[in-house]
This record gives sequence, C-alpha cells and structure tokens, in this order.
Amino acid sequence: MTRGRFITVEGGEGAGKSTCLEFIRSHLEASGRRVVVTREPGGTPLAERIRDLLLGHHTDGMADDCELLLVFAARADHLSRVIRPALARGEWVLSDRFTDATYAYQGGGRGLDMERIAALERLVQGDLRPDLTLLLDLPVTTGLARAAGRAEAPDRFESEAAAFFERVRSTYRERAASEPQRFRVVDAGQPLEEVTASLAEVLDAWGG
Ligand code: Z5A
Repeated sequence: MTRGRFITVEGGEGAGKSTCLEFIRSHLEASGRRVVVTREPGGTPLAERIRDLLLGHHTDGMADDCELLLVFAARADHLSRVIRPALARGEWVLSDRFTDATYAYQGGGRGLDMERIAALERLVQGDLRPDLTLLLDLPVTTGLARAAGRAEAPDRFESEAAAFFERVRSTYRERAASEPQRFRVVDAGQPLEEVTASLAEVLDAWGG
C-alpha cells in the first residue's frame, strides 16, 4: 500500500491554526483523501497528559531541558501509536504543530542548542519528516491581539513576553527559507477567507 502523506501546520500565537485545520481537512477529504487530524503536544491519551504538564503553570517553574525532553517524549508516543500507523494504512496525517515547533519554541524562544534538538529529532523520528509544512505567518502583535480575545487564562507559553514570540517567529521563517521544498508560507494576517483561499491554492499546487 502507498504510504500516506504527512502535513503539518505551524505558526505563532493566534496564527489561526485551529481555525484553518478544519478547512484543510475538508479540502483534502473533498479530493478523496482519508485524513487523520491530530496535534502536538498531544494526540494520544498519554501525550495529552504530557501536554497538560507542559502547558500548566508550576510553582517552581520547569527546567528548559525537562521541557524539551517532555516534548519529545510526547512525540515518541504520538509517532508510534498514531502517526506511523496511519501513514502505513495509506491515510494522510494532518498535525497541528510538530518538530518545527520545537526548533521555534525551545530553540528560538528558549535559546536551546539547535544541534541538541536535531539529535533528539533523529533519535525519536529516524528518517520521518513532514512531507509538507504550512507556516501561518503573521506579525507577533497581530497574533497576540487575537489571542488576547480568548476567555481562558494564558497557559505557560502564552504567558511569555513579546520578545519570546519574536524569536519564535524568526526561527520559523528561517526554517521555511532553508527548506523551501517542504515549507509553504501563508500570510495569516489576511482576513480568514483570504487565508483559506491561499491554503487551497497551495494544497492544489502541491498535490501530494
Ligand atoms: N509547543 C512547544 O513549545 N514545542 C513543541 O514542540 C510543540 C508545541 C509541538 C501549545 O500549542 C503550545 O505548545 C504552544 C507551543 C508549545 N504554545 N504557544 N503559544 P497550541 O498549538 O495548542 O497553542 P497555540 O499556538 O496557542 O494555538 P491556538 O491557541 O490553538 O491558536 P491558533 O490555533 O493558532 O489560533 P486560533 O485559535 O485558530 O485563532 C485565534 C483567534 O484568532 C480566534 O479567535 C480566531 O477566530 C481568530 N482568527 C483566526 N484566523 C483569523 C484571521 N485570519 N483573521 C482574524 N481573526 C482570526
């Protein structure tokens, strides 16, 4: 059986990933793909528990290396129970964030060594990389203004300063520029109908 395709959606705070994910799923399904929608950190019961640890506030904080290892621990479970089996069944996997987020948040945001992240990536993923990564890019101030409209209290990442999100955005953009064959950058600062029209165009042109 032909292996399915692995598509990831990335972006900073308030980029509209959750909003766009449903559009992407229905666009792919309309062209006959069987699609599994998932997210990181999370995607399995155990990885969702790790997500709670990662996003929750802790009185004594969390060591940066602990955060990095928890992200990859969750990813290992997600890969072995959801992503790899679905791809092997010929299904398409659409994930809200994946390892580019680790480079952006733990590498760019926290300043951890990119080589150590790359070593964990090889250890946990082997050769598996997304086939296509859609980067929803927008100015940090626009994203933070959108996120400020939410009812829930900010989680541990959302509580970071604007400078942290500027480093996250720069890292995403640098990664997109260095891997143009895998990344497609979509201007997420446009009105939603224009963002979804751009996504449809990108998906149709890529084809899989
Ligand atoms: N994290 C990490 O550190 N390392 C890793 O390896 C991984 C993750 C995988 C949780 O991710 C955190 O985990 C994340 C990084 C870290 N922290 N942060 N920040 P998440 O994806 O669950 O969290 P999030 O980035 O905060 O996602 P979100 O809350 O779901 O936001 P979003 O999906 O990008 O945006 P949205 O909810 O679709 O839209 C936000 C609002 O904007 C909403 O009111 C929309 O109606 C509105 N919106 C959306 N698009 C538009 C447009 N085009 N115009 C106007 N308004 C819009």
